[in-house]
Amino acid sequence: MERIYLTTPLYYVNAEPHLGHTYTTVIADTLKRYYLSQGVEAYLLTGTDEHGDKIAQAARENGTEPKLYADRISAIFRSTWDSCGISYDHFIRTTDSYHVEVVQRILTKIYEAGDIYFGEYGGTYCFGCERFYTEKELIEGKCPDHLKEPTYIREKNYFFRMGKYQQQLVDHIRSNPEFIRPERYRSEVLAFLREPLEDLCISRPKSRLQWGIPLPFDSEYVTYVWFDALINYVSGLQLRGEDFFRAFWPKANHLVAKDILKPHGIFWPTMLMAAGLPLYERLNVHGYWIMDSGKMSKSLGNVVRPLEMKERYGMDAFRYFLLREMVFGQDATFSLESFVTRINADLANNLGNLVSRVLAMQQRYFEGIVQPLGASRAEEDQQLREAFVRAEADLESHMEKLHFHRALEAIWGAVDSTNRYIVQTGPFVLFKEPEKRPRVGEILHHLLEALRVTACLLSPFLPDTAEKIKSFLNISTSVSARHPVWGGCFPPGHTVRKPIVLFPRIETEA
Ligand code: ME8
Repeated sequence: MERIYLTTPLYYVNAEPHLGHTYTTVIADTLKRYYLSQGVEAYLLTGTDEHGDKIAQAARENGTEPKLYADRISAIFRSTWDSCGISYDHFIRTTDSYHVEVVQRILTKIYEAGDIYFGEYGGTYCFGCERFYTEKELIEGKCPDHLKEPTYIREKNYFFRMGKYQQQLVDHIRSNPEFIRPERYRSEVLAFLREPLEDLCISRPKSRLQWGIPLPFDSEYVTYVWFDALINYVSGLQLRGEDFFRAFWPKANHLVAKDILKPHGIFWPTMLMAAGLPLYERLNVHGYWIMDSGKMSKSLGNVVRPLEMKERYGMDAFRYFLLREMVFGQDATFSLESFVTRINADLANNLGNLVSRVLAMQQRYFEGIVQPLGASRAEEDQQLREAFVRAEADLESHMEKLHFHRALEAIWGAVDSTNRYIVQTGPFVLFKEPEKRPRVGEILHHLLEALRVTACLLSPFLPDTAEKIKSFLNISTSVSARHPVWGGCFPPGHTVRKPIVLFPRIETEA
């Protein structure tokens, strides 16, 4: 049995879910549904990152304790993904006791092996990023992310001998071209590794920060938040037992945005090497969603919230836009205007109209009863069938490369072919001649079949829409698209339902 293990980042509980978090979570969900439809056993992990300075500070600002604060925001993430229909298998929190145990076990192992040492370090530290910055990394003396001057601090801490694994990591990346993808991020990591890799400070003294996992070998310190959080990918699987871990871990596919390339592409694999664990299979890195009105921020009031999008436009419309508009690996722009244009053109007009048109004809001409196919081998029928076979093959190769936008284009190519088929065959003209009615019945049978396969192909991307189309067709939702047997799905006398509008046109105030 083939397997895949998909992960999203563990989101910080200092902000509520927005467009960016939703994108990564939606692609993870789409991949999981896609792999399941291919007969692959898929496991999806998501959750929240709850320790560290950032969270302690956010809790203080909210006048509460870090754990209570984390409980509240973590629950918001979880219920948001539930409402959005995300098919995660487990939701992990870095404050879960089994996770804490695994982190401490790995720390002990690495410490005992001599790859963690005690030392003193002075440097410029950004509290927002929770890390030290070298002079070279600062832009005009400021942290490039927070645009604030870092604070100089000097303290004794524990360090992980990350530098020791530099060559081993470079060799692994070189001999596994798909380890970090797309290529631009792989090159970025390799470029970074051309300079000597410094050791990583993995502790914070309790005098400065208490909100973290205590180091098992020194109670005066807590674990650096990244060293804790990355381990979730292992603890979230080990929870299901060692066999489960061994079966899924080699197929681990992390999904992250470019902001956290370095911890995932450098810290994490070297940590795994030191812990004596095999490396993940792939790190899949996407770009950033940019708002056309500037950086998404509370103060600008341009934060896109998944539940608001779902309520106003439906989750599938939102999913469609996210998957169709971003080229995996590159940045994309979000604007309500482009959202409305996309949804109206592709979903309301193209797909929506096709579905209602076909079902309306079936009602009007045959009271919903599907007519026999007969032995006709009309050229147009053949072409329609081939359009779907091609779409399915293209979709598979695009999904292999995480080209979600191309996969959707492939499906819409088949939808276009179906619309063309209606124009070519002209059932509404033929129906006027009674002796041509059996052919009209046949044409509609092909069209219903086209809708059935469209629904099957769409289901990982737009699961609710796929179900609706299948329910209009009055067929089981478990019907799969693989190797579609054209015409085998509607037995004699099968009746399809009347359509209801799939995607209402979004009207905007002029
Ligand atoms: O970094 N565009 O958590 P985080 C696209 N806790 N994706 C975006 C985005 C945007 N504008 N904004 C956020 C952390 N994301 C750590 C991770 S993992 C062990 C620890 C998504 O809450 C994207 O997936 O800041 C990005 O990598 C992630 O949210 C960062 O989430």
